[in-house]
Amino acid sequence: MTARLTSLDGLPPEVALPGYDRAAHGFGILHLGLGAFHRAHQAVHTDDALAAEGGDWRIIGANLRSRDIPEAMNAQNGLFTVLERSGTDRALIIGAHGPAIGGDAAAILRTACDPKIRILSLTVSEKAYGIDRAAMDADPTHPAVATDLARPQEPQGVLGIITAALAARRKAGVAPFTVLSCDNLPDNGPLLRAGVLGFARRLDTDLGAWIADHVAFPATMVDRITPATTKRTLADVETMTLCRDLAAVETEPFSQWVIEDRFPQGRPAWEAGAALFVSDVRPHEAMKLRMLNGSHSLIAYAGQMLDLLHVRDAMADAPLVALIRRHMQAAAATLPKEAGLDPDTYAEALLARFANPAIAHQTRQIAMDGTEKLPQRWFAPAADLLRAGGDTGPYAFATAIWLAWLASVTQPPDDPRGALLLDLVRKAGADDEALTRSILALPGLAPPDLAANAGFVSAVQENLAHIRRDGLRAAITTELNS
Ligand code: CS2
Repeated sequence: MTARLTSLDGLPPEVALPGYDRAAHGFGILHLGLGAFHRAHQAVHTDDALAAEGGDWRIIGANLRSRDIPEAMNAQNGLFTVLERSGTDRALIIGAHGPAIGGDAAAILRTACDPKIRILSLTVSEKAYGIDRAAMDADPTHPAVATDLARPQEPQGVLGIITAALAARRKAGVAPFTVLSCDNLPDNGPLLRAGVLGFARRLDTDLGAWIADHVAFPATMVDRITPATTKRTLADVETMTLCRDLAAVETEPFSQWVIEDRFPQGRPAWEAGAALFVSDVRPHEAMKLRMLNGSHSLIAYAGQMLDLLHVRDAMADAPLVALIRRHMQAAAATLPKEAGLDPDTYAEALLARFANPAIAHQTRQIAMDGTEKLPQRWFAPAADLLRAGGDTGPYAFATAIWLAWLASVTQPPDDPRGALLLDLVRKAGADDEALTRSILALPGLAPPDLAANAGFVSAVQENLAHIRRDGLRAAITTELNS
């Protein structure tokens, strides 16, 4: 049997190694959410920063619940492989991580209180935060928020842990860490700040005021297409590195990170790892969320309806590509003109990335958690278009595809509101109007003016009827010719 990856010795020369002495650098970052995306993105940028500028900025990674990846990383001395897939694949070993914590909230809290931790970063996915985005407040009905408000000394969730750690640091006279959300949420820094303040104020108004005055929550835009690791990933990594690596990830060559430069306790030289520091992340983030993630969701639901397993399969389907282009143009029309963005070039680059034949990104994976993703990907831009007198047709069509897909499932979809969605689908039966209205009325999904707009609602409903009557292929043909 092949030996596990545990050290940097004896690896084949074509495998890229960390460009610095791991033992010479201490830890400065606690990262929550050791998913594939973090390992393929921030971990790589941090490795590049350490190689270029050094500093005590290695990462202690943690998962709130699952233990598999932390255990795999601990058995590998924190090392793991990133496989960049482009046809001529490239394997890099990442050295930035050290010991990892899995499913032990008390250990996470202890680490977050350690003065050497100066940045707490997160990729926990949209649904884990427990923030009411419309109210810009903690959501006391979110299970982790409710539990942590009742027992704030033993927090289990994101807002509870951040608040408890900041409270302990304040009490001990230790400077607070900077909180860095790296999830695909609009204005993720201010949003997380609002969630933490809402949570803290419910416990202690002075603490809330102190956090508001002393803690930085810079916003970020993160981008790297990272499919879930498969057996094939692990087998290919083993072939290239001659080691067994149970924490390996595969990803595309492209990577982008735009960060608001507000780090009172310092930060790694991420610019050396090609991150871009800006004063306002919002235009970059809107372009990415609306054009990349928005069209990803369109591909995901259309792909699910048409039995297309991977994003790249959709890119080999001419009518779908035309639909995706049209969607990207609609998204581009919502972006601020004065920000100096180039959405046309961006769209072409996205189409090429989506078509990467070496990346097997499953439409099923992207289709998950629609009620968490679609507000910022589709409904916010659609509402912007509505208010500006623009054409919301592409968004009505995308929404109808999502509804038609929901109407076709027999099990609750993989979504925090999956059971409710299935219930609404069952209640509506074949009634397109009832389905459209009941789903669009879900709290926090679509801005109220969009959900109540007769033109938008009837366009969704007509498209839904068409898809259900004639099939998605026929509906796409009609739509593109209308
Ligand atoms: C995808 C994203 O799963 C999804 O919802 O749209 O994970 C996407 O691949 C990344 O945001 C790309 O940076």
